[in-house]
Amino acid sequence: MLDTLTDSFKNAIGKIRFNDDEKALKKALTELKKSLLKADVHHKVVKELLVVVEKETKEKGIGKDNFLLAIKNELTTLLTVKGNQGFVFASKPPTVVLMIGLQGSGKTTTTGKIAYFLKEQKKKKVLIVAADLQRLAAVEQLRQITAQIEIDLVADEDKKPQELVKEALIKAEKEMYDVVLIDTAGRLAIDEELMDELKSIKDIAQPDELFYVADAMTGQDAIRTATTFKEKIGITGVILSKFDGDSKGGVALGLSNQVGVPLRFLGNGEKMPHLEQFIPDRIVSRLMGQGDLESLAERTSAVIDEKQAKHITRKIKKGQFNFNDFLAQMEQMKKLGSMKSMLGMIPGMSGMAKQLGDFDMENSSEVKAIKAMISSMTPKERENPDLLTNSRKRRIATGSGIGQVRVNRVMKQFKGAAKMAKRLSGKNGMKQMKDIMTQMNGGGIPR
Ligand SMILES: Nc1nc2c(ncn2[C@@H]2O[C@H](COP(=O)(O)OP(=O)(O)OP(=O)(O)O)[C@@H](O)[C@H]2O)c(=O)[nH]1
Ligand SMILES: [Mg+2]
Repeated sequence: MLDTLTDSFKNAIGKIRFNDDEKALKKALTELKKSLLKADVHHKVVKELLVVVEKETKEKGIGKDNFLLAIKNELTTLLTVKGNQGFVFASKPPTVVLMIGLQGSGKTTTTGKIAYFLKEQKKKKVLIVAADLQRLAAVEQLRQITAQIEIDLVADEDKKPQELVKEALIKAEKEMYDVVLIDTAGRLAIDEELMDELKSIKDIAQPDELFYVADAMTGQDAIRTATTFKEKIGITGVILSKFDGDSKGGVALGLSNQVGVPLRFLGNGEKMPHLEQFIPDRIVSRLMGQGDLESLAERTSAVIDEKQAKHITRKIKKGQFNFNDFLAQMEQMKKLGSMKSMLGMIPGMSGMAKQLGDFDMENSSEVKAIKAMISSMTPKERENPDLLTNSRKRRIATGSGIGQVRVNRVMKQFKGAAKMAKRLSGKNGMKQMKDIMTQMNGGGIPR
């Protein structure tokens, strides 16, 4: 998790109170060393980082700002290695990507996530190829994923992966797909058979990118296996999946540098929107507790339909926000990914993101209750919340099975939210919003 690392940096920087205090700098460096090692950053990486940070801070003059700047510079250098950042399209479409990795590392899920990311955020036409025909279940898994995110799939249990890839590439060319993602079979360990199969698929596919998917929970092992795949097959990027789990996060800091191939994405959940691009400048900004407004803006602008947003704002201003708008908003929120990762991108909000834990909007009992309630309403009631008299509320409480008390509570919340939204969209709305943000920002690292 990035939050743990963000905390480490914050604590270390907090140790420096006065300028030119060498003792304080030593303390800060020791603190940083301890917490980075605890987060599973490789000891060599930690050592190098600290040497440079100490030197740079002393040169510029010991102080909070210079220490922060030195860490920022050195982290950026550490994370930036030769190669592409994020997702890069080939000059001539389709961009062909081969997904490889050990068994259960998250290849299939990540393939779906990348397709979803390209479709929703980059508005691209994507084709997935099931080149994992080892197990019938594997093809079925891809069928389910691609149906859910509405992405085209090439699969045929009776054909060899190589044959299928050939066919898919012809189809992609003919039907003008922007990207072809090839999901391959995993093995328990790196063996010759796997390598040979992957090599022959690679020869046929001539991929623009080879993404190695590694399970973040395996820590330093992820780096060792990625290095082996780099040497044997050649990879152009690494994706760390299951970054949401107990992984301490440190492996993400050293990986690019240790493997010599850039880390491109982080997988932070089982669902399709749970994928984040790993772009060094932006990640460093987040690690320093300064948020990543660029990624946030990219994500929201791609998902939020501007026309609809304006329409809703108008309704809010007029006090006409209703349950249908509420449902539409929830659908959009779902596409944005986890609330936690969104909050982590807002400056000073990473602390709040942590408090939120793994709040899952879709599955929270509160949200489920609201949805059940709305589905028990008549179309007229959905349009006009004021229609909800006590007898109607009683009917809805029985119909949705959530009980009168809860219906009343949700109604109160809904009215409160609509009122708040109206206030914020008014003349002084931006100022009020800023005041709220400033209050929340109290705990951030000074810039
Ligand atoms: N929490 C969490 N779980 C994940 C993530 N990515 C994948 N998983 C889970 O990990 C398990 C294995 O994922 P798959 O995508 O099937 O892995 P695979 O590499 O395709 O596995 P094989 O095809 O058997 O080699 C599944 O239960 C996924 O839901 C992630 O980012 N976070
Ligand atoms: Mg798979």
